[in-house]
Amino acid sequence: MKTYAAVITGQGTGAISTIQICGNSALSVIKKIFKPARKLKNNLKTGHFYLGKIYDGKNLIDQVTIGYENTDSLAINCHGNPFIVADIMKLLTRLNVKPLAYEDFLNKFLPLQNKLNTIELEAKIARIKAITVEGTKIIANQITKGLSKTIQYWLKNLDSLNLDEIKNECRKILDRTKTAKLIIAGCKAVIAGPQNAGKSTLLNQLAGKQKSIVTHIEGTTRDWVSAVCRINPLAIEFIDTAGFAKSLEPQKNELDKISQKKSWNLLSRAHLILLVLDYNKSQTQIDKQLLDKIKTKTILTVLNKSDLPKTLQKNKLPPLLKNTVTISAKNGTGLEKLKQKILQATATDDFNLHTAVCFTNRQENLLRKLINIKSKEQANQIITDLLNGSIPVIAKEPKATVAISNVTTQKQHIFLGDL
Ligand SMILES: Nc1nc2c(ncn2[C@@H]2O[C@H](COP(=O)(O)OP(=O)(O)O)[C@@H](O)[C@H]2O)c(=O)[nH]1
Ligand SMILES: [Mg+2]
Repeated sequence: MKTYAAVITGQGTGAISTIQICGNSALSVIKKIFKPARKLKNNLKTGHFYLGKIYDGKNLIDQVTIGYENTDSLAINCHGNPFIVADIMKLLTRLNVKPLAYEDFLNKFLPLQNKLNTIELEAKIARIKAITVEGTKIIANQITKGLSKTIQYWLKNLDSLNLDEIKNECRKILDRTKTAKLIIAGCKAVIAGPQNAGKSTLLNQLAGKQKSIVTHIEGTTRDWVSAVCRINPLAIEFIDTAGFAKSLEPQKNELDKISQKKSWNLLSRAHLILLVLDYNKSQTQIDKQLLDKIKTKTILTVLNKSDLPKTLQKNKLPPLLKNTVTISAKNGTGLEKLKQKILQATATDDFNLHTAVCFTNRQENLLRKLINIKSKEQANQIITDLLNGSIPVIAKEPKATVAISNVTTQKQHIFLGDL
């Protein structure tokens, strides 16, 4: 068997990164590049950690610990600087170790070593990509409980279960999955509304600092500015847009047109729209074209400038905009209520992290298929596939370079930041 290596910790700068090496020559490769801190009396022993240094010839790369699992499987725990990780990966590649993306590495080795079922394997891959702690908990809960438990129950009791019961449960799981996805992968909230309503002021308040330019001149925000804020259990990206005034579209300059187009694109990708209106103005500020674009989205109407006289008539708002919250972005009042309303609108306020949900497209697709089955044989096939089917290959780019190319991108960022 060839020898492979992969970075199995999250990408980017961290305290510690782990590079796992599996294959026939794993031990001999480590012996070539690792010098233990103390001279060893015996050979390396399985189940032990060794402190030492990794060298490329005479050049020291890093102080590390080596986890010696068995002759075919070792882990290098190095410092989490992406350059160090890249240097070790390059060194291993030169020693004929094939670098793999994390997903492919797990796909190749974990089933052999630990007899994991597919959902467990998917959980290992997905958990490092979750962007919130709650997201990682949701995924972890699907391994022995949640989704796995439900599926195993179906499989065991298929004879006595009614197909409609399974189908109903599938619908519930798929429905909850929409919410779980927001917690696992993040939520985008576009701040839309007429110019001068206070969108940029609101973003700055949420971000806790000046991100967007605020002026009384209409159309100040040309492009979009965003900030990721933590509203537990969500990490929510608020996107301040250039406004969506009809009047801007036909006659203004090219830059305005481009920024309007970008704003429309952002709208279509949003999970939530915060429609900011000026409470101090009449209903005429509401743009019908914008309402038409967002009518299928979850909308929270933010009535801003509550510190001024309230001119807008709340009870005359169109039904689409009935879910309102009143704030003064300038004074920072009403923001806690706004956060609460955001969690309610996204159904994440009382989400049970233990409940069965899907966390991969493969699982979602199979559950959708399950809803349309006609016989128990078909059900049996899909349920078995859910537990033991193979994971589709995720990355299309040349996988050998994934670990290294990500580091290169970061390098560029660092250089740009320095300038
Ligand atoms: N009185 C009052 N003025 C506000 C409030 N929020 C924003 N403004 C003012 O309204 C103007 C437009 O705000 P801005 O955030 O740039 O609006 P945008 O065009 O929607 O991004 C600025 O002069 C802000 O200071 C508020 O809550 N109360
Ligand atoms: Mg603005």
